[in-house]
Amino acid sequence: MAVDLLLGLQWGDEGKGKIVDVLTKNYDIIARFQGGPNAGHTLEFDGIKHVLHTIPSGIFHKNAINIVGNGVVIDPVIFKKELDNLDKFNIDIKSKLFISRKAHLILPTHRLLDAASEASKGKAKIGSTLKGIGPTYMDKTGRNGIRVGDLELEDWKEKYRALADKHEAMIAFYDVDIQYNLQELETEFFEAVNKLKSLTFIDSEEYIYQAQKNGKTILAEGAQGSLLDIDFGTYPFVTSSNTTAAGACTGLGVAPNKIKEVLGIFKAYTTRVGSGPFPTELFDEDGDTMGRVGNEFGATTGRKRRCGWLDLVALKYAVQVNGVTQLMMMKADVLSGFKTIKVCTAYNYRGKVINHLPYNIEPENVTPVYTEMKGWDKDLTNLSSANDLPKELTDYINFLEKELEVPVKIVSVGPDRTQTIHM
Ligand code: 2SA
Ligand code: MG
Repeated sequence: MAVDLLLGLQWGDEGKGKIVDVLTKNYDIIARFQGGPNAGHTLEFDGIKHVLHTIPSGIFHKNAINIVGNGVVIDPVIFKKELDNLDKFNIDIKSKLFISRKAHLILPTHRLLDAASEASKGKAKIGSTLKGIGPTYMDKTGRNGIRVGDLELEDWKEKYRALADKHEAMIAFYDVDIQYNLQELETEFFEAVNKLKSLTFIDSEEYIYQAQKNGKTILAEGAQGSLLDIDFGTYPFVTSSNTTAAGACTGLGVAPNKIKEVLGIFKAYTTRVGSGPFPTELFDEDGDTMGRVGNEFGATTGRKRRCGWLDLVALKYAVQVNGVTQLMMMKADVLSGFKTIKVCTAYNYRGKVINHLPYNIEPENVTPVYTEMKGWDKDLTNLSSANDLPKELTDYINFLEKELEVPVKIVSVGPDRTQTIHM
């Protein structure tokens, strides 16, 4: 059996959590392969809203096995809070949630280093979620990290101490004003590590290999979005992992020829949280309307998300890099009421019109070239069939399908599980 991938095609917050939740009934296993508690995957059903950070979005489904893969970085403290929030659902965590031994741990000092690094950058800061993501991946590639599997060894605390001491020296080197009480943070950390140790650790590459062989269906759930990819995103304003399709191979141990469908999620418009270039960003009433109607606030940090029109140049790039086979368009309902819908179909790049994403998309180099389409008034939030969509929205979708050369399979018209139209 094959593995399907689900990825965000923009700057994150496309609505991956909701789609995984909608699709989980088709899969035996849901696996996260990169990122960590910087992610905020929001699910809504039965009138309740849930935000997950590290735990895969299949956790609320009765039969799905959930895996946190080797490519993920885990903060035991945040993980424990997530688990505590699940207590009331009576989920058998031990038999439904497995953690890769090769996943790296976020230490309290990684979080402090993240804060120190950002403070030292001043205006040029990345706009990190301050969850310690960058420093943890730095220790991973620098071959200094502590992994989940280390917690089963006797000497892991010595390794911890040496690394934390080194981090403290590094924090001092930044010479910024960061107040902290490491002892308190460590008490919380070690307590949370004990909770983590009560879970089931696995060798996820072996588990997934065997599961595939035995005919199980697997969905790999991406976090953040393609334009935040460490290699292909808007560097340095990116996250520290590969958010694109290749990340699923390295973050789970899945061979590329085992991947079948690549489900690409995008919003009917664009948002970005944190710093960095965003060619179609709006600073007017239209942008405010998108933010207000779409409730565009970070699910992890509560930060206001920047809003703008759909950027087809960037979207095409993401479709290309990921090999997307099916598209899912989210938040179509938010565009109801706009007289005109704009889509960026090319860039004016230093005086020349281009159709691809150039090395530098800073505003001084790039201005978007828009195609305008007629908007619609109809409230979409109660619709359940593709036949009921207003003609203007169908035209919009057809236009995108033609440009991207990939079919749109799902249109989401609201945050709830049920507000999902299969095309
Ligand atoms: P980091 O924390 O080092 O990975 O931040 C680096 C950049 O990546 C962005 N980033 C995100 N962008 C959108 N959504 C994310 N998850 C949360 C959410 C974010 C939140 O679901 O809303 O609550 O603010 C996410 N995680 C990282 C980040 O903004 C930096 O630009
Ligand atoms: Mg999010």
